[in-house]
Amino acid sequence: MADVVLRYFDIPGRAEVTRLLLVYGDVPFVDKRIPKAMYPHLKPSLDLPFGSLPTLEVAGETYGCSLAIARYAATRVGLYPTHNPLLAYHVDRLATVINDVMVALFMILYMDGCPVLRSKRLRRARRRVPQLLQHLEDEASEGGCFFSVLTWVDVYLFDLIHNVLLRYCSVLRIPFDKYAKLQAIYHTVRGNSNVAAYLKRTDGAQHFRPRRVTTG
Ligand SMILES: N[C@@H](CCC(=O)N[C@@H](CS)C(=O)NCC(=O)O)C(=O)O
Repeated sequence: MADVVLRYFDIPGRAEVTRLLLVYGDVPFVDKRIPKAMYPHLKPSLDLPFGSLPTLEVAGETYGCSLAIARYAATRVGLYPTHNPLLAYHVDRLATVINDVMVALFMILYMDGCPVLRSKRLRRARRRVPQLLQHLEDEASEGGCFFSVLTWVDVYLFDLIHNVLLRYCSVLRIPFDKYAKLQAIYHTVRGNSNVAAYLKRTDGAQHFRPRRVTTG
């Protein structure tokens, strides 16, 4: 039986990088997806160390904070360079850039609220995100990953492209075709047979379809 349980909403969001890492490494886990409508009722009964999702339960203990959870999963599947502190720093540095982009886009895609504010955020994202992508492109190696070996930041980039930039391209309109090295990383991760099989299972599922987002 799986000793790992990942709890999150039934969307990619902040949990998908951990799902992908566990899938990549063939780690059996229970992918517990909580319907958003049921969350307020279930919340009091959930073990939420920081009051929010995602959480990862490992051998009966529950842990919070999405990036720390992802790094744990990456370590477990050999995609975090624990033996090389400087490489680990660079991996985390780029992961922080990707996370900043993710969070800025989540604020547009997933947060309800004032349409004027959303439009303002969208305009800023259309200006700022291409600059950050260019920065990532400049740092990526030619070999289909950021560094000389595949690390979790490659999987995180895949998540950003697949589940945010491409899925919501009609809303975000952040062009992606000019970043050849980032596209190569996308295809490296997508080409992993475990990841490919997982995408085949999940991509058509209801929870992975883009929600309607109205913007000015
Ligand atoms: N810094 C936290 C943020 C977690 C967070 O904001 N989670 C949201 C979903 S993406 C949540 O659980 N919202 C419901 C709540 O706070 O009760 C992390 O990265 O894990």
